[in-house]
Amino acid sequence: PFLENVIRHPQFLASEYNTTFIDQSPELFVFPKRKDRGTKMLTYIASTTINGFQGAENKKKPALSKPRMPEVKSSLEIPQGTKQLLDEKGPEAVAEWLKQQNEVLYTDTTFRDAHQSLLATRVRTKDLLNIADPTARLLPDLFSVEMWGGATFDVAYRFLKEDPWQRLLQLRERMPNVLFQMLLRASNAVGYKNYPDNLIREFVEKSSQAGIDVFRIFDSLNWVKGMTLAIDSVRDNNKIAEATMCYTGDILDASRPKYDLQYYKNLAKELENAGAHILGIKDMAGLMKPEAAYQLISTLKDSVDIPIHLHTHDTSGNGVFTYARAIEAGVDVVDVAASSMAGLTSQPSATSLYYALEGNERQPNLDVKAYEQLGLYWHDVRKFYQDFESGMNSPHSEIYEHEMPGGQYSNLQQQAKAVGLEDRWDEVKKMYRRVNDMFGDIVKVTPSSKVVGDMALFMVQNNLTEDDIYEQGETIDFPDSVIELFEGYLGQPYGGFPQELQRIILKGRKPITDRPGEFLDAVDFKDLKETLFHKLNRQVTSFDMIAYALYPKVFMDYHQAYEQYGDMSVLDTLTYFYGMRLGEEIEVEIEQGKTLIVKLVSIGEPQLDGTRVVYFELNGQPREVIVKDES
Ligand code: 3PY
Ligand code: ZN
Repeated sequence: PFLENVIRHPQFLASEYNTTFIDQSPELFVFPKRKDRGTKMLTYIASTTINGFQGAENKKKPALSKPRMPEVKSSLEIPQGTKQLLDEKGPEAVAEWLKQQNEVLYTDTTFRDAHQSLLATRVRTKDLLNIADPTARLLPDLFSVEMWGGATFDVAYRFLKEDPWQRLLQLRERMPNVLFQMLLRASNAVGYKNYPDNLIREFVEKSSQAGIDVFRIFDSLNWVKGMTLAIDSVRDNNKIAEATMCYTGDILDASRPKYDLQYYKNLAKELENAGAHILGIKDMAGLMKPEAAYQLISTLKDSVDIPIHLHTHDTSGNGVFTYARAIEAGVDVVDVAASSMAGLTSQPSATSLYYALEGNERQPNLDVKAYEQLGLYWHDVRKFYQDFESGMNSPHSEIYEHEMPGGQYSNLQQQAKAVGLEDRWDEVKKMYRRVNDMFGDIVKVTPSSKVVGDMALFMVQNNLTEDDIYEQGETIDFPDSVIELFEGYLGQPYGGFPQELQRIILKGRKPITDRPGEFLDAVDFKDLKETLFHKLNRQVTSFDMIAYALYPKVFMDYHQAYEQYGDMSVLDTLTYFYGMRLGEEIEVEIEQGKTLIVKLVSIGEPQLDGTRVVYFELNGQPREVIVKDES
């Protein structure tokens, strides 16, 4: 095959070759692989049927019907929206346009934060793609759709064995009219640590090209110095920089003056000066009380000249009230979700807020009935993911006490369970707040929230009190993430680190006070491409390189699963999580116009080597695969 590759190469055919062209043409070494998509897919189904899927083990495949779809006229053109405004007039024009709107605008988070917060980020591309075109047609008046960033990138590769870039590209194709928004953890990109500057720039450039228009950039300690590189990169790509401050504490609580109105006013001004097109306010835990929203937004409206975009979580049940007061104070955009994916740790419901604003001159301009129709689809799809629900089923006003972000609650609960602390969950939550206070009352959002969570778990697990930390700290091995935070590798907290605790944790190491990016070696993309080419044994895309640079192990595990099972994103969600029932028949469209019919006939008894033979029919023909029984 190598020689065949050579003699077909355009440079060879054009006689433009010398001895270096072989070295410079890695594609020559890509040999056609035996394509047996059928067997690979059957192996995945068989293995999942027998062994289950992580997080849904030992569960029976639920019998659910196809989700209800809203009616749309596909023959009509998709109405134009904010995306066209950005493409034609640029980011400043979008900001100016926003300020001129009297009605409040919506960002729909159903495709990202809503399922990150309710369903552990598990919603698969297939279920997003199915509703993408109807959403574009029925909600062309949205400001934006948030559909990437935060944990989606990691979870897509790690658990769903999907390529998040492909998700983005495919959604973009189906939704050409509204702005696509992502959450970017500034120098932590979509990960949990600081990355080299050139990787951040490359990430922003490639995600812009793949379809992101609005970048909500935040730093997990509200450290503006950690955000400027990301803001500049977004501006360089002519996209919208929504520089964001995370809301923590309570401006109404005079006994806790660290994060008062003046703090946010100064921060907002700094972000505006740093080049923000839009000011984002990220209330990641849902701590902003209605009156606080009114005071904060009124003050900021007077002090900055850019539009303001507010994000909250409805954990306390007060979300709609908070938004209503923010809207009264003049907020320009708010984040909401389709009603069946709203509430609790997710965003407030788009349609509930719409009705709450009945008679108000700022009621959004959109088709509320259509929004409800989309909600029916999500109501049905959500059932596919029932095993990933957090179990929270009523408002939690205790959020004002522990201050845990919406996306972290169920995650930390799982972590606690994994280390045998399921029964001590209440203690963990109390400790989370204690640790926050010990750390000097810091902003808690990914990744700083993870550090607080790690420390809280560590202390409960080892029965350590705050006093123990100060008295025996010299002999305690603290979690790595805690050491990194106190070394300054997540940036600098407002007011600095508590020095006594920093000394105890660092045990003589010297902390940094500059931007971590200044100490990190740039990624050598040329070298990386070569390394990856050999690892993957195929052409390497920029998307692969970025993913590998961010998460080497997660990306390689994804690649290995892809090699073993093929493209699993083509399976329907229930089959992906639960495999098949005996006698069940499913259809799988493996590419447009090519459908396989799969029937599970029987499962053999375990053999001496721990494997089982699983018998299928594939398009009516008998097929057998052998898989290991790990159950
Ligand atoms: C994330 O960074 O994933 C968040 O949603 C933080 O709130
Ligand atoms: Zn959020």
